[in-house]
This record gives sequence, C-alpha cells and structure tokens, in this order.
Amino acid sequence: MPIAYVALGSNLDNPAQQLQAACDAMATEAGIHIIAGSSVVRSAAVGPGPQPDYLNAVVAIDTSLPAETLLDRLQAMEQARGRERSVRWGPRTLDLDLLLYGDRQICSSRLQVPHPAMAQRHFVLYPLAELCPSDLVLPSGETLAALLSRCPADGLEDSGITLEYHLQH
Ligand code: A4P
Ligand code: MG
Repeated sequence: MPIAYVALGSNLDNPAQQLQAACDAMATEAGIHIIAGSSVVRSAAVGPGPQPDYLNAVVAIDTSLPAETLLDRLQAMEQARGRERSVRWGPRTLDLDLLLYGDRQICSSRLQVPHPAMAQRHFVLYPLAELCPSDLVLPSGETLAALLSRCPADGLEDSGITLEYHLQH
C-alpha cells in the first residue's frame, strides 16, 4: 500500500479541536491507517485580509484507496466540519491537502500531487520533515532537504498542542 502524507490546517472554530476531529475521522475511515503524526505548529495566515493564526500538522498514512478516492474522503471530512469555500485562501475550519501519494506524480483536473504549494510552505515542510527522512526524493527528483533549505522556518512556532493520532501500525 502506498504511504501518503496529508496536511491538516485550521484557523476557525477551535483549530485544535478541528485537527483532532480530522485525526479521529481518518483513524475510523476504511482504507486509511495512520502510521505517524507530526507536532502541531502555529503560523500567521498566508492569504487575504486579517485572519486568525493557523494550526497545521501532517500525518503519514498507509492507504488502500486510489488517490482520487482518498481526496473524496478527505473532502467529505472537510465538509463534515462545516468547511465553506468562498474566498481563495480564506479562513477555514478544516483543510486537508494530499501532499504526497507514494512516489506518484498526479496531474488531473481535480488533483495535483505533490501538492503544488508545498515547496513554499514552512507550515507543511517542517512537520513533514518530522515524519520522513530528509533524503526523501520527491517525484521532481528534489530531496525534501533541498526544499527545506529554500524555505526558512521564520514565523513558525511550536504550538505545544498534542494530538491523539490513533496510530494503527
Ligand atoms: N486539489 C488539487 N490538488 C490537491 C491536493 N493535492 N490536495 C484541488 C487537496 N486538494 C487538491 O482546494 C481547491 C481544490 O484543489 C480542491 O477542490 C481539489 O480538487 P480547496 O481546499 O477547496 O481550496 P484551498 O485549500 O483554499 O485552495 P488551495 O489552493 O489548495 O490552498 P492551499 O494551498 O491549501 O492554501 N496559511 C497558513 N499559515 N496555514 C495554512 O494551512 N492554508 C491555506 C490554503 C492558505 N493559507 C494558510 C494555510
Ligand atoms: Mg486545500
């Protein structure tokens, strides 16, 4: 089964609870097994207007679901948390992005993997680096270490919050 990495983000309606609810939902979803979870980081919102800070984390999963089916399940979890899509990069209760799906490169109308913005985002790369070796090679041929070296961690804080990841391996 491919190992996939999912980014969790929230900046509305009790973000810590939103991230925990996402972990709970993934743990009970058929075809998803949580292998590891990162610490929870806090950072200023990237996006328009004044917005609350975000909490972000990354989980590693083993999955038997095809990538687009996994996206469907992640989007259903976002909807269950009252996610509204009005403004691009606007505040959100829960955002679940598929960062990596094994060593696959996917470019369909509704799914791009690796996630196109991950290389620019400290709140994704540093939690991801807690879960996989920095010599991990991405489908682009670049290592995670190379992406980290171009993405300073300035402004990224450890939130001190811990999630119950329900590890299944
Ligand atoms: N989609 C394509 N590829 C993927 C993928 N790999 N994973 C499509 C998930 N979805 C993917 O996503 C829009 C569409 O992208 C989906 O319908 C899916 O078919 P969305 O979640 O509805 O919208 P979005 O998240 O606002 O868009 P986007 O461009 O994915 O935004 P990002 O990159 O997720 O940024 N600041 C901080 N500090 N922390 C954050 O977590 N997040 C964002 C959202 C902005 N600022 C932030 C944070
Ligand atoms: Mg998203």
